[in-house]
Amino acid sequence: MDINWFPGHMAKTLRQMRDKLKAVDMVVETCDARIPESSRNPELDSIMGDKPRLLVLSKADLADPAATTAWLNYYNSNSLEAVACESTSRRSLDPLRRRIIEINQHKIDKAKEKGRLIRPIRVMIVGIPNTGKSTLINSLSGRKAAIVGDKPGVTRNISWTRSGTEMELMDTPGVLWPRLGEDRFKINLAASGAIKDEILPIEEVAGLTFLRLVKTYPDLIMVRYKIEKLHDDYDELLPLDELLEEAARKRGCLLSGGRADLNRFSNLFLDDLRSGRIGRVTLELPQELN
Ligand SMILES: Nc1nc2c(ncn2[C@@H]2O[C@H](COP(=O)(O)OP(=O)(O)OP(=O)(O)O)[C@@H](O)[C@H]2O)c(=O)[nH]1
Ligand SMILES: [Mg+2]
Repeated sequence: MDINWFPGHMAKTLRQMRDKLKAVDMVVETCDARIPESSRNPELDSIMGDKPRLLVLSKADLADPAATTAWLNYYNSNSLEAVACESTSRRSLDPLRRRIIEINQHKIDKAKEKGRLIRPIRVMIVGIPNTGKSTLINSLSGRKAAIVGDKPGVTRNISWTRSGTEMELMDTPGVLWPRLGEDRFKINLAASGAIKDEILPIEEVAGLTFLRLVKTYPDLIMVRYKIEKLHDDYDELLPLDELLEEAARKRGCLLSGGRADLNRFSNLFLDDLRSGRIGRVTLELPQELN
């Protein structure tokens, strides 16, 4: 699965971020709470240097709450402050807003002490595509300032949005890195919608993700796809295809002659997953990192 997904505009964005870093007080990085580690760009570490930083696990409303707690504990105990939120909900962002202010309070106090004008805190929002950067900015500012969309690569240029008198938020285009790491990370990125569906074979992405859910959330899969019995050993002793075919047939994905349409089912399943119709699921856990 050797893919090289690094379009020119992403390299340009990384250069621009590097240039603009001097002008900001802190960096907020967004990742997807359902695949926190797969959705973190390792290139950002070297760019951000020692700027104060917060990690936002967005789409927490779609993730398994117990897994989100485990991820927050993992990051917070590894010296990376992390918060989880539902970026579409303004109220859910209150803890994040408070932390941004607390982290920069010393600068505000210093300006007050010297009788200087208190300027808004400048925050650069970074992260891979489709992790809710623009949504976060809209909710924090209470305006539909940034265009959002349920596909990767929506934001194309850097822009600033004011959030009250307290903050200025820099939206940035989502950036990936040249080689996207291990295959399981690539599958997670494709399953969550962070990379375009055309990049990887959709049936492989759907099949492996379906298998993961069968193993980790069997009840949710049984209910959603009306499967009466699941076994423990798909793809070890039992072929996964038979299960996928059963699920496809139950969802009416049929070809002429009554054969299951696995391509159509793959699209339907990934759509279900991304929109939360299967239930709240997380596709990787901190204890699986090596
Ligand atoms: N359920 C849920 N959906 C979210 C959340 N945050 C973002 N979304 C949805 O995720 C999709 C992507 O959001 P964007 O804000 O456009 O993501 P982005 O990171 O700006 O993406 P790029 O501009 O492509 O880099 C949109 O359909 C949003 O409505 C969240 O916390 N919960
Ligand atoms: Mg955006």
